[in-house]
Amino acid sequence: MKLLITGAAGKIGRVLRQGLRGRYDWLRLTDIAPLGPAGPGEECVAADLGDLAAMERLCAGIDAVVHLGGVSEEPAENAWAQVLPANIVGVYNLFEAARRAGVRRVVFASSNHAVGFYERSQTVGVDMPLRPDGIYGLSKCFGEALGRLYADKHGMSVACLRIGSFRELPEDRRQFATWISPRDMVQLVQRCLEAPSFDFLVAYGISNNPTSFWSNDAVQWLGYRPQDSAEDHRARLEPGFPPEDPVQARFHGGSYCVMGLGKPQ
Ligand code: 15L
Repeated sequence: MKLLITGAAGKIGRVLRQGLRGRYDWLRLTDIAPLGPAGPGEECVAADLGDLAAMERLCAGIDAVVHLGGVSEEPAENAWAQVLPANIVGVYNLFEAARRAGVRRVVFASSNHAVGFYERSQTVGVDMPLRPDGIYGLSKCFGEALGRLYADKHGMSVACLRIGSFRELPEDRRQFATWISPRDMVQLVQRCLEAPSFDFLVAYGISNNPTSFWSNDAVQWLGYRPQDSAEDHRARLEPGFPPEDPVQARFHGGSYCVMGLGKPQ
């Protein structure tokens, strides 16, 4: 398998680059940020998601894409202006370039913020209506719908991963529910790349956290079996974390749900 990873210089990209090294025939890595020198079996190409022709060149000869590129959090200012080129135009360019190049499978880094406005009293599965908690979450809803279109219309296998909090370790109280460890992230992407042919799936990118507010029950067939649990770190870490703001603690998306309130965008 020849694999393209966009956003490969980012936090998740760097971990996948290392975790998938040697597993597939070829890794083509792309980002606008520096990627360092290519290792054996790797190729590093600087490219902008806004450039469809460049995306098409990147997708040439590729079997599967892991699309991590774009804005990866809710921008504090001018959210729409930042998100539009990277996460709306950029994700379109990626899928369209992949289609033109005959890529069979795309794994799209969506986000839990596509469903961030659910209340934490509710467990949300992979097939419940979207409830974005900001402009960034909205762009992930667009990416998921775009993936569905390319699966239905063009026969691509598309996996959308609603990634929780990708960190070495949980960094606040909310993350005891939302955390995904680096090794679980690698396993999840691997399962999506190696699963027998499927049309479209949504899965939550979370470790085996007992207090999670998301459920992957409907995608057990994927074979993702997280090895880590935020709970194993609670006793040591929780006493050092400040209590959550009660409004933020009501919703899945936490602080994202209150960002941009009262401020014209
Ligand atoms: C995300 O989508 C962001 O990429 C990440 O930085 C975290 O903020 C995460 O969500 C989260 O919800 O903790």
